[in-house]
Amino acid sequence: MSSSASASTTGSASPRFTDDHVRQWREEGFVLIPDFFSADEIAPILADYERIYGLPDPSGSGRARVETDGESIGAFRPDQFRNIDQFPYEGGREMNMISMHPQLIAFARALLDAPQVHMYQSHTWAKYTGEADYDQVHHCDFSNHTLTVPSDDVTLRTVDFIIYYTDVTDAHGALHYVTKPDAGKILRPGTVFAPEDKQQALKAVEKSAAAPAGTLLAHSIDTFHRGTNLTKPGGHRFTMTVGYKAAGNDMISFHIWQQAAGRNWEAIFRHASPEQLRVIGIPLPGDSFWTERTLKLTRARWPEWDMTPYFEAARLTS
Ligand SMILES: O=C(O)CCC(=O)C(=O)O
Ligand SMILES: [Fe+2]
Repeated sequence: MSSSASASTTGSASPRFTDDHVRQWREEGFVLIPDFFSADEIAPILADYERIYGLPDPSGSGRARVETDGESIGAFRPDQFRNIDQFPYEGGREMNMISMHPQLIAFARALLDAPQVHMYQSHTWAKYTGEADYDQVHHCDFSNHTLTVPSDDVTLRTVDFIIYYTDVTDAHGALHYVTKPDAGKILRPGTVFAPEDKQQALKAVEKSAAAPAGTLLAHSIDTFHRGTNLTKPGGHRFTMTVGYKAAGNDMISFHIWQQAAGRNWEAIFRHASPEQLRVIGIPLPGDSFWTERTLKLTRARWPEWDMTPYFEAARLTS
């Protein structure tokens, strides 16, 4: 992938990622890009998170309290997964459109080396100091994304993005990760299982994904990482998890957009380009799916969607 090739998928904007980011993701399994999103892009989304999830009392009181020692080996606990909602969101245009941002789509294509990609996951996550013990064991995120295991072929894996809306320091529960080469020295290269007796060794070489608001973290379903605790009194961490796979990879799934038909699709149809809608399975203008019948029925179903390019490509004006 050359930068000039990626430019053609981001419109006139220059790419926010480089060949080196792609190489790092492929070799190490993780890449962090601070300032992938600008302060102006983040601000309205942060305001939506604050409205939807609320800001903590600075004293830390008012949220459920858990005591954590920071020493024991972590675990998955149901209360870690509160304050999660899925796309499309009850927020504004920016909150809804960011997970289909042209730069994110272009980056997913480059990482997966796939001409077309599909967004199969997008959810918010608001964490608060004391609301849960967020400390987890090292794991790979494949077990609820596929019924098999991560592929040998990079194109058949996934890109799991995390977008930071607040500054995420270690005191704000930064994700910790182990690079592929480091994990390969402790476990067998390529394995996605981390037994309990290897957890301390993984922890000893883990790196922190602490970074400021606007950062994009990219990892995958075959990369070892874990959630950590928020320790800052009255602290909070607002992030969004967005998953892409190669279009047509039926092994991978998470959210089923079709099951969420009653959600805020208006926000998407009002603002998304055909290229953006394609990543959630809507055929491009000119596709043979679009006949006079399907065009007119779809317009009747989503009257807020301006389908002009689709009608024009089918040489229909109304
Ligand atoms: O939110 C994080 O920092 C990581 C959480 C995580 O890895 C998980 O729940 O699978
Ligand atoms: Fe995870």
